[in-house]
Amino acid sequence: ATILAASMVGAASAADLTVGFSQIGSESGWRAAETTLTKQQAEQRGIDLKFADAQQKQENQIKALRSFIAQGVDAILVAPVVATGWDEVLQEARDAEIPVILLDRTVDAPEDLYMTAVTSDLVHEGKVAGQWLADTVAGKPCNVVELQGTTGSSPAIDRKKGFEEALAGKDNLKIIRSQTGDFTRTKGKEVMESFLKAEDGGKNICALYAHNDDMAVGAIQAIKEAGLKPGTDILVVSIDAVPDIFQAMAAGEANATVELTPNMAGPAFDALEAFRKDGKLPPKWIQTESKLYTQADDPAKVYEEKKGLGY
Ligand code: GYE
Repeated sequence: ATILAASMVGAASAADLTVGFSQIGSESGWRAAETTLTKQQAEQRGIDLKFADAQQKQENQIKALRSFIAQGVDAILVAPVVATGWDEVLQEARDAEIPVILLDRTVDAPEDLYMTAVTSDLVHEGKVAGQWLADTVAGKPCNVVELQGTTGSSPAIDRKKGFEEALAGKDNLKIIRSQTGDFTRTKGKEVMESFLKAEDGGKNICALYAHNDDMAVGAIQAIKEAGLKPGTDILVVSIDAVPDIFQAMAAGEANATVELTPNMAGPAFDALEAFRKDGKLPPKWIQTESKLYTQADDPAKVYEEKKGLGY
């Protein structure tokens, strides 16, 4: 990092900062907002952003990182679709003295292979969701179905872990089915349809925990098509706090969501610019806030507020 500092410190203003951004894709409304805000932030800061959409494939992300390295960009942002398989390409970036910043997901790689990770506390988000459900059912028996995020991604692993930690020791709460919906509305709907069919048309299901709002919105459609009332027959708790979940909440069809800011690029660019100016290294983790929203938080108003913010 010291060598990096020497080569980067004293360079001209951010105007000549070129940053490569390997984005996962646009699997959810939240992801699309992160892309919009990253492009806006780069524009505002005079950063030349090279954008690559990986269509959810890790090999496309690795190709993009190698292309950024070949181009000699000043820094790389990457939202890693899965947690493993990054060591080699991150080492190549390090050898090329190009700092890498992780956005919204982490990797299982030595932390000296990236400058910092700008993410929420993904385990905490799952815990907040689980605690809300436990408090809401207050000791009554409750069979839960879970829609997991992308298999092998750090949010899917950590949000599952946190939710289970919150349910530990509460015998009335039981996760009876758990499957990936890949963070998308379509898959979320499909998998929820299979859960409903497998559980006596849904009579046996008390609550849905979805690792993101988009899968919850898809599942809500499936619950309604099965003739049940989402939000009352089946409680719905998820994560992201995108505008559409507040629309569902205002209609009484969803109950709670944990907010994830789509503005990960702001802190990332701040860290980069501080590093370029005087070689100041950021902490290895720049944590973003997580806030619980429920139907008590005037969802119709929150929907109006959120609609413009990049979604
Ligand atoms: O919750 C989801 C997106 O990586 C934490 O990815 C992020 C997740 C987010 O698909 O909407």
